[in-house]
Amino acid sequence: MNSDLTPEQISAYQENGYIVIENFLTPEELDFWRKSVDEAVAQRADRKLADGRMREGDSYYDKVFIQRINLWNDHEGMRKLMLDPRLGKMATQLAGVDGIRIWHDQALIKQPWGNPTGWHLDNPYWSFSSRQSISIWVALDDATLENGCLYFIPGSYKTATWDNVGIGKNIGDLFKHYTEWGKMKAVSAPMKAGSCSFHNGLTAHGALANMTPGFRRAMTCAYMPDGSTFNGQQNILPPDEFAKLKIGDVLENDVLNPLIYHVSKPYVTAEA
Ligand SMILES: O=C(O)CCC(=O)C(=O)O
Ligand SMILES: [Fe+2]
Repeated sequence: MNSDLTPEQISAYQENGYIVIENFLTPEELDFWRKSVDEAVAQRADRKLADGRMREGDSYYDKVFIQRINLWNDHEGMRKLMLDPRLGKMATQLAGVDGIRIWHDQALIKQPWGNPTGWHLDNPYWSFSSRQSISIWVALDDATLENGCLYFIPGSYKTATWDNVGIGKNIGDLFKHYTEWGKMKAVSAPMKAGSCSFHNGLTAHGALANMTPGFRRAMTCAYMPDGSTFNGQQNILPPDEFAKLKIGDVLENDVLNPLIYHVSKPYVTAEA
């Protein structure tokens, strides 16, 4: 795993709000990621979350991608991959924070002829609001201009707010709200299988339709800076945890949101 970041990569991330890292996984690692994701997704059947709170149907959004959340909760291989402190260290360094917890992982598999991913921001969906939130997106297949690679609006995170515009059928609805971004050029991020990108939770991003008969598999994980506080939204929090939280409480449940890296405790991995 190519997990060493240069100062230039960190400053490019901080300037643009995203970065692509080529050849992130070795071919052997890529095999293990693919096998684990395929197995974990198959074992979920139509359940998006392990507890069955969200199920896949046949809606427009269900055809944007096969979305399976928190595979680290119920698959041993995924647990090993997602709790890897090397990923946590990269996210911590890029975000410029002291430590990182897992918010949630997600397999995002654009099926053959899958719908586009409308332009959106991630952090407005989550139960904490942070200018330093960050996600990794690992390409498990070559992500191309034809099958739905990501696109980003560089620097957009600097002027983003937490208004949630949502992801609807109109790919460009976000730009009705952020009219200045609508005049900017989006940058595509095609990636070879085994490469990855990181993006800030407030960076505008989207993807085109999959215009091929093959799958565009990606494995992603969203990270929450350690010390982030509850903003009142449930998102993926289980109902019992949601009921206990008050706005402003620090989100530090090590079972739900393990700390995978902290500068003062390098390589401490929380075991649930
Ligand atoms: O894979 C996609 O099409 C979208 C990915 C995305 O929105 C994310 O990783 O936050
Ligand atoms: Fe996203």
